[in-house]
Amino acid sequence: MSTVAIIGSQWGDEGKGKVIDYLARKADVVVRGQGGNNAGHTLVVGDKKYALHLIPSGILNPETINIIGNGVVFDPKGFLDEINMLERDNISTKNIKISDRAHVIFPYHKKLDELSENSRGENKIGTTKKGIGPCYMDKTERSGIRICDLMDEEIFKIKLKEQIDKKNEIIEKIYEEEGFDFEKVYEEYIEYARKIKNYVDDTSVILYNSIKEGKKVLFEGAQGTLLDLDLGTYPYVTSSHPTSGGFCIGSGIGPNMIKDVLGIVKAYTTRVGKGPFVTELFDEIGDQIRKNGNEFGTTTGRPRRCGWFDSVIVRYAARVNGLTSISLMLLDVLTGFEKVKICTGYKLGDKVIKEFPASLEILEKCEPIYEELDGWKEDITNATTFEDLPQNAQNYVKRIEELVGVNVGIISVGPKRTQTIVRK
Ligand code: 2SA
Ligand code: MG
Repeated sequence: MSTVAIIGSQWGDEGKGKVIDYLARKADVVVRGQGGNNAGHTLVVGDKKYALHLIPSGILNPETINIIGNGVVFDPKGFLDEINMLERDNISTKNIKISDRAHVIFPYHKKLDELSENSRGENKIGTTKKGIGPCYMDKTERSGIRICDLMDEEIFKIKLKEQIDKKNEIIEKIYEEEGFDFEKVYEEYIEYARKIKNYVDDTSVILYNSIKEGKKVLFEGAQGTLLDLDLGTYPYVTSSHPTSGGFCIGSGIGPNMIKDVLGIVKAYTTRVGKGPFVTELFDEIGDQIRKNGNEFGTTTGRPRRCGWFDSVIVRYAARVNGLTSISLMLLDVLTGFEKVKICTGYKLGDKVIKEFPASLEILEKCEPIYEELDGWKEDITNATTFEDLPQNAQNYVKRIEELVGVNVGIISVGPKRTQTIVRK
């Protein structure tokens, strides 16, 4: 590893955490470049677990610099809760750096996220209600408040007042709900500003110098390619760019500074929230995958939608991210099926579609074209080499490589770190 980006290559929840955790321990710098505390990863040390949403995964290594880049939307309250949790266990937080260009999430963003979702009725996006979308809306509308503004009491006062007035107008007049009290929010955030001050820096400079010095840098992706604002299943997407290109803008570096792009891919497909999903299974096979893979949301516990592997979307992810290698996760979940299916293309009327379409109306009408492979019954959770896998499991992996056009370098056969096959 010199510089590597970890990219979710389906709809998130591909098992990025396992690969990130492994690489983060060896990294000199770990960077988040998009999203906010709508992400979630659990770090395990001995029998202790730390659920993090905003702080990068290199935090357990005291030498690692953990950067929250300019493309992140920053919730100070969520951040300080995580800091307190870590400091309670004497985990050093001194190497965290927050970009002075990152945008700040305010209580009105969360409120607007909720109100806007509720007003959509049947067409809810299924957001995490963390205020992510409304904060990015302010950013693109060019009225957002950034960390550098928060660091200057006078400037912050003026900008916040303007924003609270504007947002209260929407909340009170359109939604007929109670607005926010300027003084209260101001006092709360000035206190946060005081607490985060020492973490704030020009993170692009730190990152650039680290890469120039040959340091090992891990770009920690959150969510997944199909949740990308531009490239995902719009509008059922998040409001940032969880694709490799998102890291250039979101951390302030050039594209030639990311050497490897590692796509994290589940051996089947899942998604939470709404939106079309061509290979979704509504039968007992789908239930079985959900049960075997424990496919229930980590925060809400809601069942994830499950389906067969869709090579159309992973080939799409390979193209738009420039994947240089794939980690195939949760292969053990498919053990026990008589037959396993891979979707090789979509059927739309009498046409065959090989490239992932933009229009959700078209996607809704697509039928999966399946190729059926023989399954495997042998327990694969102790396999340590590719050759340890039963022939049919090997065939499944090789077929995925052929269809996607990218090598599978890592195969995960269980949650433990030892349950990982690294191919030569
Ligand atoms: P939002 O709140 O505006 O970003 O929601 C918009 C859509 O994006 C989906 N979304 C996610 N889907 C899967 N995983 C997510 N994050 C964590 C992760 C989840 C976790 O990275 O693994 O804690 O395990 C995530 N974040 C947003 C959301 O469901 C909406 O469809
Ligand atoms: Mg997750």
